[in-house]
Amino acid sequence: MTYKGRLLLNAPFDWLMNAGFDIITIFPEMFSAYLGESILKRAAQKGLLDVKLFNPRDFTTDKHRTVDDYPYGGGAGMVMKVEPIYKALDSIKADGRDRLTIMMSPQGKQYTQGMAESLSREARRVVIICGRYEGIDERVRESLVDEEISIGDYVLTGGELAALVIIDSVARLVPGVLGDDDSVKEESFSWGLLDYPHYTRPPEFMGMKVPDVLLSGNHKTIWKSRRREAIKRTLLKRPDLLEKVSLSREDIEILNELGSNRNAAESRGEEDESDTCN
Ligand code: 9D3
Repeated sequence: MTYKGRLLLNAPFDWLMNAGFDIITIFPEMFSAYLGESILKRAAQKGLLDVKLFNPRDFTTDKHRTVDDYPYGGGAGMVMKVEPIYKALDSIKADGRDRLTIMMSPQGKQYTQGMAESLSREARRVVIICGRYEGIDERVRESLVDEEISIGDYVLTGGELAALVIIDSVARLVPGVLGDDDSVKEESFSWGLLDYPHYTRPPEFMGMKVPDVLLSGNHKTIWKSRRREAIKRTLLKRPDLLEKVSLSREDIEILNELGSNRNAAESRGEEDESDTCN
């Protein structure tokens, strides 16, 4: 039997690099469609992503398998009961291993790429509790949850889609999930900036041409032009991002150039060419 020394050397750290999720949801089928296709499907086949689904309904004892009930104090809608969720979590924790427990909730901390990165480095398996109806009995959050996460300020019908957002964003950061390392390298090139524009064949479509520089084969010039386009787009569409990003001296030169072009054009009362960036 042959083995590569490098693999042997890395083996003790492999477990750190996988993503494992235990999802508590009354709609487990919602996950299969998304996780059963494309990149995440392949990640699961390679053992890099493991998602297990737990339905609170399977942890009920009454004839109707009740997972919700009327709110104490009255009001609209139903509330998810505590016992079925407690029992689902208990069965997940039966192996005695430590877990990070997250609850998806509109009241949670707003999810960011930074949180995705920290979850991708998390050594523990991650439990995600998904709510439906008007909410979950408060005692779940009080006694069972480490972190409450929202994916943004808009209203969904439940936590399932939000949980998939987390799984998707974490899984792609696990080494080996994306086909090649190039996309990760490109992310560090563009870190904190918007993407540069992309083109593929044909070189001309309905009169719209691919920029000549991309056809030149001069990689140094191509990357300089892409960096410039990324900075230009960020300045126009998300100037807030430029506050946080670390820029090279060359970047700052580009930025000054773009800024002064615009100021010059404005003072001439013109529409700036660099503003026509869709
Ligand atoms: C009027 C009170 N509503 C809160 C905004 C009730 C309510 C609406 C929708 C309670 C739960 C939900 C379902 N949403 C989630 O479970 C959810 C969610 C979301 O709606 N937006 C962004 N992130 C998330 S994470 C979980």
